[in-house]
Amino acid sequence: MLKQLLADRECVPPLGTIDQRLRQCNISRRSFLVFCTSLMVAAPYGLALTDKTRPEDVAAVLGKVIRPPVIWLHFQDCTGCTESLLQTSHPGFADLILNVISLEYHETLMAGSGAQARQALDEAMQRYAGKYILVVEGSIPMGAQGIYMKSGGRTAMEVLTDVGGKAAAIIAIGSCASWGGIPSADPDPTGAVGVADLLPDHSIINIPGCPPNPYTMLGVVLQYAADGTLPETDEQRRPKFAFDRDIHEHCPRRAHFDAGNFVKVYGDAGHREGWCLYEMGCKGPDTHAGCSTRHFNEIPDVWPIGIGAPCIGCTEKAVAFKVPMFEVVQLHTIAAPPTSYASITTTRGTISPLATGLVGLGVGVLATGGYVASRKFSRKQDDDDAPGEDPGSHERPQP
Ligand code: FSX
Ligand code: SF4
Ligand code: F3S
Repeated sequence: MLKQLLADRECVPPLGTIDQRLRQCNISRRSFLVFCTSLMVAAPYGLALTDKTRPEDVAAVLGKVIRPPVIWLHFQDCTGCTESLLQTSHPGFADLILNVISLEYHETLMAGSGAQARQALDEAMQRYAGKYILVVEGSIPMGAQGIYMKSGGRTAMEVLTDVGGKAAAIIAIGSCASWGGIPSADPDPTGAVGVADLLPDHSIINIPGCPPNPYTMLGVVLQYAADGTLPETDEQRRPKFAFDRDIHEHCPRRAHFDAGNFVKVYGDAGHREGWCLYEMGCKGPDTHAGCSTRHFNEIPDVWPIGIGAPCIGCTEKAVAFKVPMFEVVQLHTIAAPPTSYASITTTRGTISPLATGLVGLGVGVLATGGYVASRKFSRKQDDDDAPGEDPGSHERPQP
């Protein structure tokens, strides 16, 4: 199929392999290796990686892949998913991403509009019929026969049915395209739904998130381009490699949850210390996503909880934009932390003055002997000793 893709391409330059394209565009090997490293962190199973796989191994496999043709449609969205893909932290990374895939049509990025844009879409669909990957961003308004959104005289439903019908596979990127997202929040005036609600029988991968981690999408596209397969999904069509765990499971603040250390007010001492955000309405225990282990924009700690904000459950249809921000989620699979803890300092009882005197005498004799012996052993040792900490001073700071 991939050879056929190459043969079918009439315009110059042809799709070619990713390696060829990167050489042609003078993109450094180093940038490609950094990209492969980010991909490995985001999509460890999607590319069948093991603990021993190196970025060089991924680059060797991907370099031979024919650049996958991608058509990207926008419906009811904020374009945050596109921003998340292209606002990377490395200069030139967006350029690299656009060379790794062959983005044939993207309404936000293309210069043309109107009839020109429509022509570009028709040409891309014709050239790669049955072979392109369709990425959909935004929800589809189904209410009132779809009058809430039209493009080129066609409703969003008509456009999606047409373009989706000729795609090899569809990726619904973001919560809007996956299940309706923000536009579907109460009172949902447009009757917003996800792609699978309109095309239930198509091969669809949902990558919810508002926005989602773009490397999850790239991992799916490149896996498909490399061997023609799509990743294993859960019952909501989400790729398991990215959604098989809940945020709470690997949250760096989890130890504070277990210890009962909760932020009570934004900016309090606990918040500054990085305590758990559960009582601030964090939906992490109810939310499946990989954010706690795969951060955004290639920068460590760039994700909601990493910067001190609670998870709003943006990947979960039943949570995001439905459960109020400050409402505390019910704990289904984990035990609630105890509300009170045993003190780590104990109250001492009293003992008689006679017993104290006898013990003190014995200790005094031993201590004096030990002191004399130690002074004889080494005077220098005393000078080198750092002042000791009081081992009993491990009180928990109060927020
Ligand atoms: Fe939706 Fe994409 Fe939220 Fe926005 O456009 S998933 S509103 S972040 O970005 O569709
Ligand atoms: Fe992290 Fe939220 Fe769980 Fe606290 S409740 S440990 S902040 S995911
Ligand atoms: Fe969304 Fe929660 Fe991750 S809000 S981005 S699923 S931490």
